[in-house]
Amino acid sequence: MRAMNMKTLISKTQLLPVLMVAVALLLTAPAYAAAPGITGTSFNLTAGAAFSSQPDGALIYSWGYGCASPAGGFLPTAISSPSGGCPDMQLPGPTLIVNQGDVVTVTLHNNLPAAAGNTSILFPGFTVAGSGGSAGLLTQEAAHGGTVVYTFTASTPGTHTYYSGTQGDLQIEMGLYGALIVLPTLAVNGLPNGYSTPTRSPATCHVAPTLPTVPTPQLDYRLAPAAYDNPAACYDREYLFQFSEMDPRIHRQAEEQAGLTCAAATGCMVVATEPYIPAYFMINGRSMPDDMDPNYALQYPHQPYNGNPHMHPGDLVLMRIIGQGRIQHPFHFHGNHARVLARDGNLLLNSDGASLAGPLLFTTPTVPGQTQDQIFAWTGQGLNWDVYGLTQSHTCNTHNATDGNGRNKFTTPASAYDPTSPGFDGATHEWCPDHGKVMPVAPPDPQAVANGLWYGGTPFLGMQSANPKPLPPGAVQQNPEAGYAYMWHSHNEREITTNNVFPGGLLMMLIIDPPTSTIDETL
Ligand SMILES: [Cu+2]
Repeated sequence: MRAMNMKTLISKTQLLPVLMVAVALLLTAPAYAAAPGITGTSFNLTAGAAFSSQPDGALIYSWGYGCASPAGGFLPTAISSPSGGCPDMQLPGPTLIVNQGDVVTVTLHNNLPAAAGNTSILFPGFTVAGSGGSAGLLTQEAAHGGTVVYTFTASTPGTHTYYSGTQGDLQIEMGLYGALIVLPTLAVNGLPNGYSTPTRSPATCHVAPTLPTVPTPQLDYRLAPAAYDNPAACYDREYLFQFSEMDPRIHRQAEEQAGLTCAAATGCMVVATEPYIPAYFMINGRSMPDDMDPNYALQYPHQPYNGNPHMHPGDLVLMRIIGQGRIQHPFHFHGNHARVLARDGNLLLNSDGASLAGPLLFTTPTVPGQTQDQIFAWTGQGLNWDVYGLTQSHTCNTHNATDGNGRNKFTTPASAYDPTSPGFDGATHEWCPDHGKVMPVAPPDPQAVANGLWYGGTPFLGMQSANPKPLPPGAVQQNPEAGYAYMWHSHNEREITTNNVFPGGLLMMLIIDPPTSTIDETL
C-alpha cells in the first residue's frame, strides 16, 4: 500500500472489512510459519537444477542448494520435518541451524549442468577454510561433478547468509543462496547473561505466554530463548524472511544453454545478466499468495519455506531478515515499528555495552547480502481505540513495570518504543493511552460482516477468558477468534506484483490472533 502507515490504514475504516474479506479468502486453510531448518555440524549439500513455480503458473528453471544426504537433525522440534526437511534442491537453500562455537563443515557437490562450470559457497562474516576443488576468485570451487569442503567456526550468533561465490550475477540470480542461523551460547542456565525473571514470568525468557489469558502451555517454536546473549534479545516467536527477485529472461537463457557440452571451469553459457529487469519478487522463494501456504506444501517441492507471520498482542517477534537478491527491497511492516537488534550478526549496543542501540524502523531496507535481526511487537498503539473494550476493569496501572531486561515493551527509555509515553498495559499488552477510548466509528454488525474465524466484524480482539465481556455493548458476544490482519510487503509498488500483475510478489499478511487463541505453526 502506498505509504500507508497504521493511522491511515485505520482512518479508512470502511476498508477494514474489505481487507478482512480478502484475507479470509486467501487463507481458506490455516497455514502458519516459523524458521525451520536443518541442524548438525556437518552438512552435505548439493547444488543442482530444478523448476520453481510462480503464482501465475510459470515454471522457472532455477538452481539451488539441497541435501545430498539426510541432515543430522531438524528444528524447531515442534514442527514435523517431511523427508528430513531438506529436498535435493530448494529455493532458498536449506536453512542451516548451528550453535555458536561449533566447527561447521559443509561439503558441496556440484550437480549443476556442465555448462554452468564451477560453483562454490561463501559464508560471509566467518573465516572459512576450503579444501578440495580448485581455487576460484573468492573461494575454493567445485568443478562439475566434483566436491569441495568448507570449514569454519560459527563464532558469531544471529542471522547470517550463504550464497554462491562463483559468477554471482548468474548463480545467485538462479537461486544459489540460503540462510545460516547461529544460536547463541547462553551459559547462565540457558538464559542470557544478566537476565532477571520478571514478575509472573517463568525463567524461560518468554514474555507473552505468561499472560494469564493465554492458554498454557503456549506452544514453543523458538530455536533458542534469545537471539543473542543479551536479555533484550529474548523473544516469543520468530520468522525468517529472505527477500529476492528473478529476471526470467536470465533463467530462460540458462535453461536454453543447460545442455551444452562443456569442460571449462568458467562454464560455456553466454547469458546476459544486464540490463536487469526482474519480474518475480519473492519472500523465502515464493511469491504471494503462495508464501501463505504451509511450509513444505506439496505443490512447491523446491520452495519449502513460507512467509506467514502470526502473533498475539505483545508477543516479542524476532524477524530474521536477509536481502538475498541483487537489488534492495524496502520491507514495510504494518501495525507497529520494529527495533533493529543486529546487523550481520552484530548486536547493536549503546556505550554501556548492554542496552539496545538499534533504530526503530517503519520500513527496513533489505540490502543485498545484509542480514538483520529485529524485534517486532503489536500493541494496538495508534489505533485510537481500546482493542479489548475493557474500559471498566483496566486502569493501566501495571504498565511500564520494569522487568530489568531492557525489553521493548515495558521498560527503560533506552529501549521503549516511546520513552515519554505512559507505556503498555502489562496485563493485556495493549497500548495504555488507548484505554477507555470511545470507538471513532460505529462498529459494523458482527453478524453481517463476520468472515469465518478471521474477523468477527468488530475492531475488538476476542474475549479474554479472565474478563469475558460481550462487545460492543448491545451486540452479540464477540467472536473469540476475531483478529487483525496487516499487509507486510515491499514498499516498492512494482514488487508487490507477479510479472506486473497485482497483487503478488513481496507481500504477505501478518495475523494478530487474540490472546485466547493458540497459534499452531505446524498446520
Ligand atoms: Cu502498506
